Amino acid sequence: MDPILEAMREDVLDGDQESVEDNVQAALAADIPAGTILTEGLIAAMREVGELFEEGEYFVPEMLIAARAMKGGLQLLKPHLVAADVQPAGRIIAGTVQGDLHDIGKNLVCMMLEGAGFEIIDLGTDVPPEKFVEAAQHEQADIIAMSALLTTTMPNMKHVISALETAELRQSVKVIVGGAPVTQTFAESIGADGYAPDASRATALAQSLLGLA
Ligand code: B1M
Repeated sequence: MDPILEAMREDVLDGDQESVEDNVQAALAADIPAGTILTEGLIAAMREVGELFEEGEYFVPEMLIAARAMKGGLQLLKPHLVAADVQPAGRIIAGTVQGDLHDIGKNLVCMMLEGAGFEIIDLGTDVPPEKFVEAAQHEQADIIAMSALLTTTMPNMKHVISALETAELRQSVKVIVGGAPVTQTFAESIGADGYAPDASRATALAQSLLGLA
């Protein structure tokens, strides 16, 4: 691997945002294509962060810091990716469901998905079903990703799925769900396409639903 990309990978694993940004600049100056910097530098490093998290080597704080460092590099890279017409892996609408203000886990999921090359439209917290539907209509998303942290707001995930069915959009968009009280059984009971227990596996799930993994 190119030594600049190798250094970038280590920077992401260390969560050193400043150094990630320096190495993105250095890679661009060395004429490494933006798409290569993205896939072989930033995305490869975030995949490794996800694996370390699943193995219990990294915990939420390390993952957040790594994701922030990656995001810094991605911001610098974005104009070059647009210029090179590098297509995102897919478009995902994300949000915490109505009545629920918890967003730390949802933000982490968004960061990991972004790190895997997805374009994220983050609707924030306390998102009513009609806002998910409106976004699905206008953004032509591949996936809707919903988070819930309260047992009282989990049923609102089902309301979003019902609203998508009513709007005749359910066939054109995959729905994934997660959050501390959410389970595989619950996900199946509301007709979601998938459930993931953490941000790393949410990324793998999104990739597999779109046939990318
Ligand atoms: Co709240 N809260 N909270 N809270 N809060 C919990 C969830 C609670 C379990 C605490 C407790 O009582 N032990 C409890 C819920 C109980 C229940 O429903 N059975 C609770 C309660 C009751 C409340 C209030 C009602 C308290 C009150 O006001 N009386 C209130 C509700 C406000 C509202 O939402 N309407 C409330 C408020 C808050 C704060 C605002 C103070 C704050 C939120 C700040 C914020 O998010 N900006 C807060 C916090 C911080 C928590 C705890 C302590 C931590 C949540 C968190 O961020 N975890 C939480 C206790 C706990 O979970 N142990 C608690 C870290 C985060 C990285 O994990 O969000 O689980 P998590 O995300 C994980 C996975 O779940 C998964 O990936 C993430 C990373 O691996 N994941 C997905 C998440 N979304 C996913 C989506 C996917 C896939 C995976 O696909 C789309």
